[in-house]
Amino acid sequence: MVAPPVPESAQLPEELSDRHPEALLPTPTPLHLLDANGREVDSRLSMPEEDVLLDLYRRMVVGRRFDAQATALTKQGRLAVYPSSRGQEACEVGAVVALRPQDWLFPTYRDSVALVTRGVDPMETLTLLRGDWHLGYDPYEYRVAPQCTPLATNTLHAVGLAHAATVKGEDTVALVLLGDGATSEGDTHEALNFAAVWKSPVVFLVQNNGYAISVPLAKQTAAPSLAHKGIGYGMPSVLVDGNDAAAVHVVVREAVERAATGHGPTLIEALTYRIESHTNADDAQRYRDDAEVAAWLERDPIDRLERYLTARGLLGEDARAAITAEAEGLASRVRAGMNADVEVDPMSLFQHVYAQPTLQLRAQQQLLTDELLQEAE
Ligand SMILES: Cc1ncc(C[n+]2csc(CCOP(=O)(O)OP(=O)(O)O)c2C)c(N)n1
Ligand SMILES: [Mg+2]
Repeated sequence: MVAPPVPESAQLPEELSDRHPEALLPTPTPLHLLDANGREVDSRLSMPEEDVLLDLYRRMVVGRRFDAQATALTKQGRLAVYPSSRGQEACEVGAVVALRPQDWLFPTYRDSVALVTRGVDPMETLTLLRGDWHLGYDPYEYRVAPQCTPLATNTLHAVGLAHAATVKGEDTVALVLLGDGATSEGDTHEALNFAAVWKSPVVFLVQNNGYAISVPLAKQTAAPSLAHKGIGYGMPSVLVDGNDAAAVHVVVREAVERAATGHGPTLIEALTYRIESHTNADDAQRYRDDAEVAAWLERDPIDRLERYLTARGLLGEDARAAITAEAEGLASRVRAGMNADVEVDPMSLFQHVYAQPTLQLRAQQQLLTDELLQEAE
């Protein structure tokens, strides 16, 4: 029997026929460079240069101190809310250090340490979470988009910016940070799909910290791993140990290079853990065991790199003391800044919302003006 001809619509176009599914799949186990004790392991990744490793370590220590200070400020009523990234420093720092000055970062509410690593002023970083102002920094100055609270919306923003850069002929890569829970959003699906179709210069970094508030990963997805989702979009994927700053840094650096050289997006899943509760408004003890947290504390990203650097003789007492002093200096500047009362102009509510304010907004603005005048009389 002669096989019926394959309908033309079912034939793979020429440019798709060289896509090898195996090349798109992540490794079965996470890529890493250091084990939990800070010992170098065999890896297909190359160890970053000494100065890069020291920079990663310093920024993680400073970032953790910033994070602890912000958490303390919520307890003192100086900060409305703070989602801690304690335990996730290897992702926050490793990824951002891989960006070039012209690249853009699209962070979430969890990624304040990524902002500080990118150079955003720590006080400006906390303005939003203090509840004073929609955004405390100029996104164009730092090339950092506003921290997004609606899950996964930043994935679309990143693809939009990256695609626009390609159209304009600009050499710009967009790095978007998202959580395990955000991968279930429709926006993520659309962003991954069009990033791959358009070969947009985007790096998707999923920080899989085990939970979406109280929902564990097993209730979030039936996929073998979140990185496996990439193949469905025709996008190469990487699974990496998210508590190994050196490994995260190298895989993001490779993905940035791929994107910048016209090879399109990469999906990276970094396996990590959120040590603190979801935010100061959450009590994680209601849905997870202390033993689980203790097991992840054993895999601490800062301890791991510190042990490696110390064993190689790259980190002595003096260097450690200097880094601690830098971190304490930053914490005390943040304390002083946040403990100062700010006068917020109520009318500022209406600024920067619409280029052309709506009729309703104008009416509300007038109402507030009248009320404030009456109060002043
Ligand atoms: C579109 C949308 N739906 C629901 C929420 C409420 N919400 C806030 S954080 C969160 C969990 C997100 O988990 P994950 O993506 O894993 O990020 P993580 O908080 O662990 O960093 C949810 C459901 C939201 N902010 N936006
Ligand atoms: Mg999560």
